[in-house]
Amino acid sequence: MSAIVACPTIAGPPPDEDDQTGVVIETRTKTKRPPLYKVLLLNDDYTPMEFVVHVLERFFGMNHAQAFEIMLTVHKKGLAVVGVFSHEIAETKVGQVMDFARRHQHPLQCTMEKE
Ligand code: TYC
Repeated sequence: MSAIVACPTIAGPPPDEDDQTGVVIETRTKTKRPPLYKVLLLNDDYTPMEFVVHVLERFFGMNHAQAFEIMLTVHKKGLAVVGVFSHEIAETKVGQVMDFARRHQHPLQCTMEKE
C-alpha cells in the first residue's frame, strides 16, 4: 500500500518570487563629510616672534620661511588660520600649542572654530 503526500514546493510559487514586483527602490544613504575646524593663532604684545615661529614649525610642519610669514600676518592683522583639521586633530594642536606656551610662560593663544 502507498500513501499520497502533499508537496508544498510544487503547489506554491517559487519561494524567492513571492511578493516581489520587479521594482527596485534605491535607498540613498546620505554620507555627510565630518566638519573641519580652523586652528587660529592670536596676536599678543608679549610672546617673542621667534617663539611663535618655532611653534609653527614644530606643531604645524611649516618651514622657516612659511612660519615667519604666518607669524608676521598674526602680528600685523591680529590673527591667522594656521591649519584646517578634523575636530580631534584641531583639538590636539590647540592643546599642544597652549601647553607649550604655558610651559614657557608666554601668553600665546590658540583657538579653533568650525569652518
Ligand atoms: N606681537 C608679538 C611681538 O611683537 C609677536 C607675536 C606674533 C605674538 C604672533 C603672538 O601669535 C603671535 N613680540
